[in-house]
Amino acid sequence: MADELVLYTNPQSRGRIARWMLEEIEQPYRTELLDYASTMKGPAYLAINPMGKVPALRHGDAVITETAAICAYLADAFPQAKLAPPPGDRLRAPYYRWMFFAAGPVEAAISNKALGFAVPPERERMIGYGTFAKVMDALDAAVGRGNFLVGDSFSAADVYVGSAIGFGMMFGTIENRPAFGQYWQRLSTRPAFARAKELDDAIIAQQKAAAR
Ligand SMILES: N[C@@H](CCC(=O)N[C@@H](CS)C(=O)NCC(=O)O)C(=O)O
Repeated sequence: MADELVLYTNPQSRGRIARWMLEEIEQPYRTELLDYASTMKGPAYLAINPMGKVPALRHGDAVITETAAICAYLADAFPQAKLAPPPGDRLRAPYYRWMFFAAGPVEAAISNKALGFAVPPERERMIGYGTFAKVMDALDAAVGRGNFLVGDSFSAADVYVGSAIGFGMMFGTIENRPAFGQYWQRLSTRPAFARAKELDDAIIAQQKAAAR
């Protein structure tokens, strides 16, 4: 099938974000489950993502990795879902801004903090995210500005940035600030989020039952 959508994922991974995005666009897709210890590092999957990481998405013969890129790609490939401002629209500014902010500074700041690394003050200038505190404050202001990050409507930026916030709060890697909690409450009640969660949670339950 030339235009088949295939999600390569593990239910306990960032693939949950890509699945949420797929559920938002309401297009049929197939799921290929990968195991961390085996298939994710096997030659068949390394040919798709040489990083041996999930998620990856195949759309016909096009392959895309990096969760933020997958969300942005799907929003553009299926414009009828209205999950991105059209190219050239001024709303592309906040759309790109917060998507890239989350994939770069937020991701790096959260990972480094989780590993116990704090940027020495004299090196803040050369570190793209400056400090963890500055990143959290910028994110707080961004999500506290309105209901959504881009204009007045939900977009792929909310799927990606919201996931960083929601999963970050769940794993304790970011603070549970009021603005974060309110924003996540708005997003996590979306039917597409609930469908994606149900699908991934059911796979986890099946895997646990099979391992018993
Ligand atoms: N930059 C990638 C990160 C993907 C990533 O690190 N995925 C993890 C799971 S959340 C993974 O596949 N880890 C397996 C491994 O590295 O062996 C993205 O945004 O999609």
